[in-house]
Amino acid sequence: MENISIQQFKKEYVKKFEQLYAYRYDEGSSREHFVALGELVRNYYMNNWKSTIDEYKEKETKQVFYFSMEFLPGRMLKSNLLNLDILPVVEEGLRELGLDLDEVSMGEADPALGNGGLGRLASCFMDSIASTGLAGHGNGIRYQYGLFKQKFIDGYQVELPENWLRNGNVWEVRKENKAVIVRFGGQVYMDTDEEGNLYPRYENTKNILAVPYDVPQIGYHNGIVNNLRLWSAEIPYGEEYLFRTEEERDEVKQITEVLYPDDSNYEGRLLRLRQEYFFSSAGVQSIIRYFKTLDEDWSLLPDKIAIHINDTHPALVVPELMRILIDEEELTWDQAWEITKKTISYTNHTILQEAMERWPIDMLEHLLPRIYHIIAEINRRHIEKKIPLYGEELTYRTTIIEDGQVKMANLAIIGSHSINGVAKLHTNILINETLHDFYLMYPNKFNNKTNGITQRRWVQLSNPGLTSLLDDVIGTDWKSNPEELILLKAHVDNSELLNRLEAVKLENKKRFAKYVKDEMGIEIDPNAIFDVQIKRLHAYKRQLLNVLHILDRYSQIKENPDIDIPKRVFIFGAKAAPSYHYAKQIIKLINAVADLVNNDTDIKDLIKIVFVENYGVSLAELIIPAADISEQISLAGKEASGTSNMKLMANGALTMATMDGATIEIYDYVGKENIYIFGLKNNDVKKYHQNQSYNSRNIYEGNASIKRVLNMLVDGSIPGIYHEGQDIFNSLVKFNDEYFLLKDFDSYIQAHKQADKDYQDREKWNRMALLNVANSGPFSSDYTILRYADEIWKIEPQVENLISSYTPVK
Ligand code: GPV
Repeated sequence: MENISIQQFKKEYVKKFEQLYAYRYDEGSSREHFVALGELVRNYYMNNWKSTIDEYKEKETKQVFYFSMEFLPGRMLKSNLLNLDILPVVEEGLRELGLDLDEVSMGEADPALGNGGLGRLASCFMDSIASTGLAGHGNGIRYQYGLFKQKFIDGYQVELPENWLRNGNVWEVRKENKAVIVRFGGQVYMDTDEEGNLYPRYENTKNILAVPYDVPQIGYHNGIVNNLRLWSAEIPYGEEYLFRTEEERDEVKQITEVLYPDDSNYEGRLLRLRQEYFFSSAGVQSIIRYFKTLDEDWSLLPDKIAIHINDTHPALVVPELMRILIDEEELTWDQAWEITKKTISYTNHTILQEAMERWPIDMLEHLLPRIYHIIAEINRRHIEKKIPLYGEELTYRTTIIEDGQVKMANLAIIGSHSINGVAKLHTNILINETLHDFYLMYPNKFNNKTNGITQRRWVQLSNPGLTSLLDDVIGTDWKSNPEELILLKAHVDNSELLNRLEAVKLENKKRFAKYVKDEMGIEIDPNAIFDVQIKRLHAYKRQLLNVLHILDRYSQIKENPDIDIPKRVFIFGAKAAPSYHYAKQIIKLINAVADLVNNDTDIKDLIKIVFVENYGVSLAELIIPAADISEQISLAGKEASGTSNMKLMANGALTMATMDGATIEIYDYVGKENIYIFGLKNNDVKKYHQNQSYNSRNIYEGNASIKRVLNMLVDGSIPGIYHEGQDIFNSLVKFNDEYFLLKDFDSYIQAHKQADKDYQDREKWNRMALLNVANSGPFSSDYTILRYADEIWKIEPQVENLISSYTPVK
């Protein structure tokens, strides 16, 4: 947009506010100010939004559509201002009007339309696609209710509805004229028309209207505004009479009512399947409608469109695209199949078996009879074609339909031209183990795309102190080319700079400490080590190992009150899926240990535990800049990538980690002196599994500190956790400790001892922190997305590329 002066902004702002509310702007609440500012900011990007979309069409630019069940954008106000290059003007203008941008920003709801890493990755990608000048859009669901709001009552997690749309959404545009019909249920018969062609005749289907709400995705200083299209389910106009009962009407509303709160976990519910088909079908239909306006031959579809599916949740795009091409556009099966495979690509985000989607045939056939026919035919042809090449055994291990179930990963792999993992180790495990059979068939489909994060939100916006330090020391080019952060390395011995880095961290810690005091009434010392584990609660992520360390430390202090160790604040943020009993027990345990430790005067504040309620993007923005230690302690081989590891590193936290996910790549960049590595490696874990030689009870019996800590779970040392303590104890001792916590315990404790020691040498610590910031550039999602664009989607930046050069990860 053209430059706007502070004077002009103030005038426009006051006018906008008073037109909206009919009272003086200085009487407004922060929510009202947010709405007024949002309405004004819309004017600043609407032209670019239209011209971006128009230009793609005019030039027939190839565009990618990123299909994701989840998006976690966080509050968009400041991000939009930053990317529009008007953040300073607005900040100053508001200040002169007696308003504070941060307070105004709090008036915006944080749209929790996702669970965790997968949804947040999708939003970093949307920002990076626009910011690197790529033609690409998101496609998802406009959930009426986002991920539940978490409360702790008596230390237990309680879930409350998250009605984020209560006050509307200034960024979205409802586009009724772009609505499409999505068909469910009924029966389908194959008939022949006059020319003798087969066509499907439907009876008794339920037709649902999918209405898109578009949200702008603004590129960083480049004039590009892409689209995030979120679909909402409604009764079609004029068909209200077909939905006569309350129940039938509810069924429609329910489709986009609420996000399933499962992270890396499969829930085989009919409503979830409805959601998946709903947004997959609506998205494909709107893409096809666009493609038809180009008036090109169908064979050119893959030259104009790429469809990417974020895990298997949108895998029904495969049969849906086939259905449209065959049934509606009358292509032959072979033509349609070639086009489908060339258009679609797929990212796998986990090897956990419990997360693999497998829909019962009955359910699919009943809900989507034609789609099921098509899947069955894809499967039949796959078998027919592969048996002569690979033999029966291998081929039958790759079928889509097995044991009365439809395996969505197999459908996604067979129906696409690319499948990628999200970190090197993860991709290697897919290739060599989990998906090895497919790798033998399709070696060229497999590739790695290590995840990334956007420094715009995770450094520039959330850590202004670090940002101005960087600007002063290495200039501002890192903002458009994060690899330039490596220039910081030249200053590693500048002690004045190291002190400044420490001062920035301290300020951020004070900011978080104030939040903790205000919201939780807990006093924490900003000079303590802030030791942070923020991620969904999962057994494999091993928050419990963190707790065992705390209990061990607690016992040591009790035993030796004069112990010379720095103070620690253990910070947790984690939601558990409501039906994940064990994860909820761990939440209760952490809260009980927090009560015990925080109120024990014997330990003289050497330990404090802060378990924040309702962890999400907004809290992450507050916590990450304040972190000294980043806990990345999953059992090796289980965390596909992780992305909080990258955000924390970029903000100067030191990583305490197992060799898992993308943390291995962090280790490769920062070097072993600047990271704390402990525990089993993936190969060690594999050996234990192969030999079935792990015995956790032996460790328990043979290791005095482990025994002491585990006994605390069951001997009443921790008030209020009778059942939880017993169940957790049993999981570790009686049921052989599935995630090898006891095996990794000693090396974890050792690594923490080393961290204590290093922290006391402030210069050393600060140097390590600085080297972490300096090496975080390669983890920019801008680079990740350029690799997707180049190697998978085959699309190119549309504007003079902000990133002059990028080098693939070593
Ligand atoms: I599958 N992930 C997630 O957040 N939700 C899911 O349903 C599935 C995966 C996560 C992985 O667990 C992380 O390791 C990864 O960093 C993230 O997806 C993004 O790839």
